[in-house]
Amino acid sequence: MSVLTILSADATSPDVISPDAIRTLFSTAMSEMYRTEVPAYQTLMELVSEVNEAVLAADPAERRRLESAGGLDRITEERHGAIRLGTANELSTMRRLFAVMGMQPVGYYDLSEAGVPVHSTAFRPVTDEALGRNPFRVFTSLLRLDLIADAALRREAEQVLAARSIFTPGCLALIGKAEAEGGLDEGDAGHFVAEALETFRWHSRANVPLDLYHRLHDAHRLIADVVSFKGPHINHLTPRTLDIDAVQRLMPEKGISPKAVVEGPPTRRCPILLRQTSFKALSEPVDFRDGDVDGAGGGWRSGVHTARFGEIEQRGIALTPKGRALYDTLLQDSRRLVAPAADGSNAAQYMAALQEVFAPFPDSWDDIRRQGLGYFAYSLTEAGRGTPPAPGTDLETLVESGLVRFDPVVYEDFLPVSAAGIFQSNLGDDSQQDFTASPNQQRFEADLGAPVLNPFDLYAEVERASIAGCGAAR
Ligand code: OOG
Ligand code: NI
Repeated sequence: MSVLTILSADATSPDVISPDAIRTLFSTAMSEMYRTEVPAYQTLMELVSEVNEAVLAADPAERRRLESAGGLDRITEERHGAIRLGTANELSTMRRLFAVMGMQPVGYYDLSEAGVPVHSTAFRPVTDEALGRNPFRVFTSLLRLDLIADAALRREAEQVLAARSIFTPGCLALIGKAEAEGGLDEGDAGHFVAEALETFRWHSRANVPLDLYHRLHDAHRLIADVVSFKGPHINHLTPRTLDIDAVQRLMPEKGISPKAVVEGPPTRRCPILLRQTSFKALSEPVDFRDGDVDGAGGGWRSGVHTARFGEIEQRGIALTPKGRALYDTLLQDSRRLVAPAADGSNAAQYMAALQEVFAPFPDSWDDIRRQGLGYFAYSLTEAGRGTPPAPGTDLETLVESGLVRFDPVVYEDFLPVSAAGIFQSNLGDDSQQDFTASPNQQRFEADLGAPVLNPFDLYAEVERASIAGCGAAR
C-alpha cells in the first residue's frame, strides 16, 4: 500500500471530523494569536493583502485562474509557520500532534552547514486534496546540542530541556484519543486546538536565569532561544504573496525593516520553487529568573530576547532532481559571484548576479517540461474530454494534438540555503558562526520516531497519477 493510500484511509468513527478541518481550525487560531502578539505581523498581513489586491486588479487573467483553482478569498492566508524544539521526545510528540491535523514530516534539512545548529523537517499535508483544503505547514527544527563545543554548557542546557514539558496534559490526552479512535469529533477537535495552541504561545518569563541565558546566547543565539523558554513559541508565520518583490520594496514604507535580499530564485516569467523574505526579528522584553535554575532566589530581572518575525512567500513549480541540481548549481554560482551581505549593502548587486546567472534556466513551461526539469499535472482539455483518447496513447502525441494540457505542480517544501538565510537574518548581522556540515538524517529520524517522506516521491506520484487519469502512457 502506498503512503498516499494509508493517509487517505477512512476514519474509523462516524463522528470523526477530517484532519484537514482540524488543521484549518489550528492555522486560524495560530494566525489570530500571532497577530495579537506581534503587531508588526499584522502590519505585514495588511501590506500583503494590499499588494495581492493590486496584482489581481491589474491582471484579470490571473484573477480568473486563481478563482477557478478555488480559494481566491484565502489568497493571503498563512501558508507556513516555524518552531524550534529541544529534545527527541519533543520532536516525536510533535509528530503525533501534527498527525492529528493530517500533517506528515516531509524532507530533511541540514542547516549545520550554514552555521545554524539545527536539523529540520516540514510537517505538511501530502495529498493534493488536503493541500487544496488548507496548505498550512510547520517548518520544525531540532536543536543539535552535539554541535556545541562546551561540554559543561551542553549538560546544563540538556538539564533545563529535560525538566520542561511543552505539551499540556489535555493536549497529550487528546493526541492519545485521536490515535486510539482514528480521529477526533468536532467537540474534541476544538479542545485539541485550544490545548495545542498553548505549546506555541510566547512566554515573556524565561525558564532560566539571566546569566545562563547569556552563556547560551554566547554559544549561539539559537540555543538561547530554544533552551531559555517554557515552550517552542511560534517564531514566524508566513502568508502567500502574489508579488514578493513589491512587498519587499514596500515594507520600509510601512515602518518594518525587511531582510537584505529575497531568498531563492530570481524573478522569472515561470516561477520555480520558492521565494521568501522576512522582516527582521524584534527585540522583546523578557523576565529572567533572578536565582538559580530552580527559581531559588525568588525575583525576576528584566532583559530582552530577539526571536519573532514575519515572513512572506511566493511559490513556483516543483523541480525534478535534474531541475533541482541545476537550481543548486546556479544558486551556488550566483553566491560565489556576490555573497549577499547581511547588512544589505550589496543587495542590488546580489539580485543582479542572481538574475544573470539564472539566465540558462529555461523560462517557458514547455521548455521546462521537455527538458525534464519540473513536475507537471496533466489533464484532458475540452477537446480531450469530447474524444477520450484510447487507453495507453502516447502522452506527447496527446499534448501535441491538444487533447491533453499540462500545468505546473506547485513546490510545497522548503530550501535549505533559503531557510539558512531566513535564520541568519533573524539571528543578528554579526552572528555568523561556522560548524562543520554534519547531516545526520538517521539520527533525526530516530528522534522523530519515523522516517521523513521524500518530497520528490510525492511530486512524481502527482504527475504519474495525472498521466494515468488522462488514460495516457509515457
Ligand atoms: C525557520 C527558518 C526557516 C523557512 O521558511 O525557510 C523557514 C526558523 O527560523 O525557525 O521558516
Ligand atoms: Ni519560514
